[in-house]
Amino acid sequence: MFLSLFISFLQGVQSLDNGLARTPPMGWLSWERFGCQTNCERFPDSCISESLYLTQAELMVDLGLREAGYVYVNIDDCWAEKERDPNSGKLMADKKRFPHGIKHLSDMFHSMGMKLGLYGDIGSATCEGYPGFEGTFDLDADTLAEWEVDSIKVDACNADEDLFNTTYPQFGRALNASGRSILYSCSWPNDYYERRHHWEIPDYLNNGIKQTCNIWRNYFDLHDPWDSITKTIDFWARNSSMDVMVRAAGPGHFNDPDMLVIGNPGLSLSEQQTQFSLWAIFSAPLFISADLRTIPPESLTILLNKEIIAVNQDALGRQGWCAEEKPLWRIWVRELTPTKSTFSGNDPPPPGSSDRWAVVLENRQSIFHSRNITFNPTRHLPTKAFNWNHFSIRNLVEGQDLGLHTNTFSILVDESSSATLLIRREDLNTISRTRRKSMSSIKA
Ligand SMILES: *[C@@H]1O[C@H](CO)[C@@H](O)[C@H](O)[C@H]1NC(C)=O
Ligand SMILES: *[C@@H]1O[C@H](CO)[C@@H](O)[C@H](O)[C@H]1NC(C)=O
Ligand SMILES: *[C@@H]1O[C@H](CO)[C@@H](O)[C@H](O)[C@H]1NC(C)=O
Ligand SMILES: CC(=O)N[C@H]1CO[C@H](CO)[C@@H](O)[C@@H]1O
Repeated sequence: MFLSLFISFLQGVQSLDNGLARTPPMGWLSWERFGCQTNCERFPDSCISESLYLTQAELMVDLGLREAGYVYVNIDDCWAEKERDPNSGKLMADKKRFPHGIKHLSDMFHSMGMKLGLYGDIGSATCEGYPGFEGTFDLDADTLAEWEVDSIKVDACNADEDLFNTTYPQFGRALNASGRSILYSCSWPNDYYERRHHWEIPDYLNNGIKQTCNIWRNYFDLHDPWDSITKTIDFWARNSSMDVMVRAAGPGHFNDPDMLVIGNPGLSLSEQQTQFSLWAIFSAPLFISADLRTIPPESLTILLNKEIIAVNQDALGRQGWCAEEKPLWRIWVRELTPTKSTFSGNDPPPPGSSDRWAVVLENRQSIFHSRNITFNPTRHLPTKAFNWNHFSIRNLVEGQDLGLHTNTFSILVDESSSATLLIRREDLNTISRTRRKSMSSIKA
């Protein structure tokens, strides 16, 4: 018996095995746009209510977002009654705003081919003062399973940060014991970093967090202004270069830089594009937080870009990093599944060996027009074992092949903007004549 306990402990330490988030989850989340508006008399169209989530879910289908992979509809704080059920002790949805309860909503979403995400807190109360999970982990996990919830965001307000390394794994075990696979989104590192670690990344991302959570928030909430986004991007640039954060990410477990604010007032289109392209490099969850009733078509086009979604969803699940940082620009790279001809076998290819990479060239200046940025695979990619003298390039925003290149590639990038490229190593000896011909004609 001791032996089996010991073995299950070891397995628990090795990895979270709920089968979910093999690629970063995609969906919609109410928080940035709708917050904690509970006054449905004054704000019938934007209060946190059953009809808000149903309306947005239907639009996700109509606008093609579900087809593109955005399947989670995530309810955030303020959905619950302030008190638990006095008899059973269970959480209850607000009776006025969710008249049919959460199970009804999850049934509706499931029948639409979508999934329901809910929100809770590891402490005694949520950030907005609704009941937390503290002291009732097993009951609450079972309630989520009973309601057929697919994902749970567990916030970290009103809780003891020193106990996160105990409480978050405990709630994870309660989820597992519920028998339902529920995607586990944690705020464990987030508050730790802020209050305890002065922004230093401790290695418990790799020794505790990735074994416990499917996704975890590392940094502040994102807001509409570009300034809020650049702070998060700066954090990823400085903390992710081939180190702790990159190693922590992989199929089943991903760093979470927070929502996509694309489609809200306050960002230019190129800023929206840059957020989307970098979230693909970051292998980040893609949760849209905008009102789909009024989202501009140009923003929708960004969110529906299949080739950039494919970068985000690449099956290897390897997070990218900043390969070169200068005050005025940055170069980001992410390794992608190699082409079949260069790779065979079931094991993932060794890190750095792929012939396909996503590259984002980011102009950090917000003034002075465009900047000429030069990508050099021999310098910016990690392994020197491959000959990167020749490579082909595709512009993923324009959906356009940019031909075959030798040694380096330069492109003009507008202020506060970025270029999003797919590059592929080419071997001139094996490249077919026809292909070479068509490439040079594109280049010319
Ligand atoms: C619970 O954990 C075990 C061991 O990791 C795993 O095999 C099982 O699929 C998990 N069940 C759920 C419902 O997540
Ligand atoms: C949990 O974190 C606290 C505070 O940082 C630390 O004192 C304690 O040793 C940790 N416990 C485990 C099991 O890692
Ligand atoms: C960009 O820089 C490269 C390398 O210095 C140079 O070859 C190229 O002509 C420049 N392009 C433009 C449009 O300035
Ligand atoms: C270890 C490390 O590089 N930490 C950095 C993470 O990012 C923050 C915010 O940009 C920096 O202040 C830290 O130095």
